[in-house]
Amino acid sequence: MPNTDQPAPIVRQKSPLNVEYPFSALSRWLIPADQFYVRNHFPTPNLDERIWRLAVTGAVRNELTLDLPALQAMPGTELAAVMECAGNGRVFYEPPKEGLQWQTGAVGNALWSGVLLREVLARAGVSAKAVEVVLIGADRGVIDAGKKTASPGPIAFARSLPLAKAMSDSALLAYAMNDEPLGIEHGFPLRAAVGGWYGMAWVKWLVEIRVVERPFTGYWQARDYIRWDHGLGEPTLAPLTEMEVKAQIAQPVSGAIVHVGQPVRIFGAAWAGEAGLAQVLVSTDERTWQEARLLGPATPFGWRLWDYAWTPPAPGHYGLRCRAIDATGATQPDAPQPDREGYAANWIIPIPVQAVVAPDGPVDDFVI
Ligand SMILES: Nc1nc2c(c(=O)[nH]1)N[C@H]1C(S)=C(S)[C@@H](COP(=O)(O)O)O[C@H]1N2
Ligand SMILES: [Mo]
Repeated sequence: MPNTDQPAPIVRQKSPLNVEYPFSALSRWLIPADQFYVRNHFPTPNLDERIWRLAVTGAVRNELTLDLPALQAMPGTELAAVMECAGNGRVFYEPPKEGLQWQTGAVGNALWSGVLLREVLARAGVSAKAVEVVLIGADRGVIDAGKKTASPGPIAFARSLPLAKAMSDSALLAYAMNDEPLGIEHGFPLRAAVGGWYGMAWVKWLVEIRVVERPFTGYWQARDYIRWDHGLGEPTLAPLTEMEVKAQIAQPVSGAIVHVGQPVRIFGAAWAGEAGLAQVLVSTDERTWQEARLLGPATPFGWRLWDYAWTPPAPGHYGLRCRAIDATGATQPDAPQPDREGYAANWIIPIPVQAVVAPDGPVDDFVI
């Protein structure tokens, strides 16, 4: 029987369609495609696979035009990977930041199948002078001055990958999601899947792959999805790339009532960028941290589910916190980091719950 208690997807914008996954519904490692968040900048292009083609152009020996059967005839590969929108968690900024006010559901884990980008690039023969690979979608539109910067007329959604990432084992041209053909909203017939990177790099509705000899500075690369980089002394603007290390609590939800002396399952997911997740810590008292149990499949680019059993010791208000640590030791921060331009919000957000003395009678759903 379908569970009618499931929280509904949250429509953040109807046109273009932007929908958030209700993160409190998290129960499984893979998020089904019809529940997976949707992030669109322009109206969804409805591509006909019979006439759709992928062009490989630019600094290559042979420009190519490939149809879907040609791509599907190439050696296939699978990548389990979490994709997080760089705007996930934007609602937690104070003061508020411009843009869609995503809570915790602009993230999901799925199994992506397709062809390694480097296999397609190898067929075209990449020039020795190439530095980046630009991924161009079929969707187009005008960004008006209400946004940070207006566009010079209609533009496509396009982002580049440095050549090294484009040639890696974690850059896929995906035609399937969770073993089903890609749905229209998730980029049918072909999208990029870029393990460890924020969602803006996962270009949907791919129609062109252009190999370039200079860094790409298109709108979505140089005007939006950027952050300040302090690594070079004087701050420079840099395109967003890898996801920041992050853990989120799905259960219990904010405002939940829990019972003194009865164990509560704190449950969530955690992920990181290229380095991969190493550890999740949980705090229920704002001072001490305990190690959570990591669950489910451990893959280089998929997220990890985790849980921690907590028994509220006394009545009162508690703030539940989780902290992820990646394999390099990078740790989820306590407070916002400056200069993120409204992106990559990964600081710890406490979940307030109240513990009360248990009444007699049936225990609540979230108590184990
Ligand atoms: N062509 C195209 N690709 C795109 C986008 C877009 O608007 N157009 N949005 C990007 C962003 S910002 C994110 S977070 C992911 C979201 O993918 P999803 O809608 O399948 O969840 O797609 C990326 N690829
Ligand atoms: Mo995004």
